[in-house]
Amino acid sequence: MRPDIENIISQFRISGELVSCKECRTGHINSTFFVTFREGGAESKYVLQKINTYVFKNPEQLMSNIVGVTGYLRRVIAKEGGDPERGTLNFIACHNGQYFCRDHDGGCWRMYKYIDNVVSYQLAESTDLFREVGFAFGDFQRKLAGYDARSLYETIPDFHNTKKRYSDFERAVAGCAGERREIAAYEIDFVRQRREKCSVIVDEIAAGRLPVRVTHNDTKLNNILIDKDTGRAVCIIDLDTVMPGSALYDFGDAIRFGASSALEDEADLDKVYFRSDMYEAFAEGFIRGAGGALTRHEISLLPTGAYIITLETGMRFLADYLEGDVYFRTEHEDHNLIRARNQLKLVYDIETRFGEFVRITERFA
Ligand code: ADP
Ligand code: GN1
Ligand code: MG
Repeated sequence: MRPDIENIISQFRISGELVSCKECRTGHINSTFFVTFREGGAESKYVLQKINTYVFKNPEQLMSNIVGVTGYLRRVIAKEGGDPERGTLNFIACHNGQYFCRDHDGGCWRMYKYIDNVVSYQLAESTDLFREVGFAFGDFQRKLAGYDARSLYETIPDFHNTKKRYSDFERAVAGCAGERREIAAYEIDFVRQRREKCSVIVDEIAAGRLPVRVTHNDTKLNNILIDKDTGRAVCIIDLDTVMPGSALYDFGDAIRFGASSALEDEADLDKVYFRSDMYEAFAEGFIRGAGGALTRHEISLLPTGAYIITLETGMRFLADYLEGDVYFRTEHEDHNLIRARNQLKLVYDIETRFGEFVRITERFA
């Protein structure tokens, strides 16, 4: 346990005695700990997170977004007869009324209730599971349709502006003088050949042909908690990037991760391809979950969303590799390069089978 962890935890409005604090290492961005308290024989669990302030420059704005959105979701869930304690994250205030505190080094911490009897997956185990996940992410947008997107801060400006991501990528290539640039020469070229594709969604939004909605923007399968007993989606987590965005982003990011045949850091590219059955299950769930909110044009562009966000993520991993692994948490020297190759293999796969994904999507239009 970190020596100052008790001091950090003591700043939150929680009663009882601290029993344990265990680190969870699945996310690429924040540092997450599971914390247990005991009071009068009963245990209560919380999630303690150190906000990555390299990635999220303004924790005040970040937490203002999250507290606003979860408060709204709690009211919607209660109105629809659900359980707001499990259906969204419940944040704990500090003694000073704020929803995050600082440690001695200026690090930012927040805390929320742990949700029991759930599991989060790194790989979609069945089409039923992934259809359920699709429904939950579609439903998330439906529930937030009445939330004023203009009241949300952009916690990471231009997060899914793929055109801008391409410029960042070129800057990373230009700034990389070392051997990583030679090692990644094939992948750099692969991305460069797809430069024009990067503007498709951005241009559609700018032209007013795609609506801006409140979106999650980081819809990886491991950002949703699934009930261990029923297999039903319980709660969407990792709300740091909830911002105005496009439904195509949420669809695309979920597909690039969950419809892949392999983990995001699988190095054997023969094992990496898109599973049509998983794509179909997610598309069905997502479109139904959105409850008729998606426009015809959005639905027809869903396969493009999957394509662009996969390309964007490959580009981001590659840029981070070239910049010396400053953004994503890595476990070894080539981790970001392996992740980039994995995503670019998926890009190639979706290009060669694009018509198949269009046909599947149209079935649910
Ligand atoms: P990161 O931004 O680093 O991805 P997350 O907020 O996604 O961090 O949390 C990391 C992991 O912690 C999740 O994938 C999930 O397994 C677990 N987790 C987070 N919140 C809860 C919760 N309220 N209840 C149970 N497990 C949780
Ligand atoms: C990060 O926080 P996490 O691990 O859910 C990243 C996503 C990437 C993803 C790739 C804020 O997600 O955008 O798609 O890694 N989150 C942020 O695995 O950059
Ligand atoms: Mg996460």
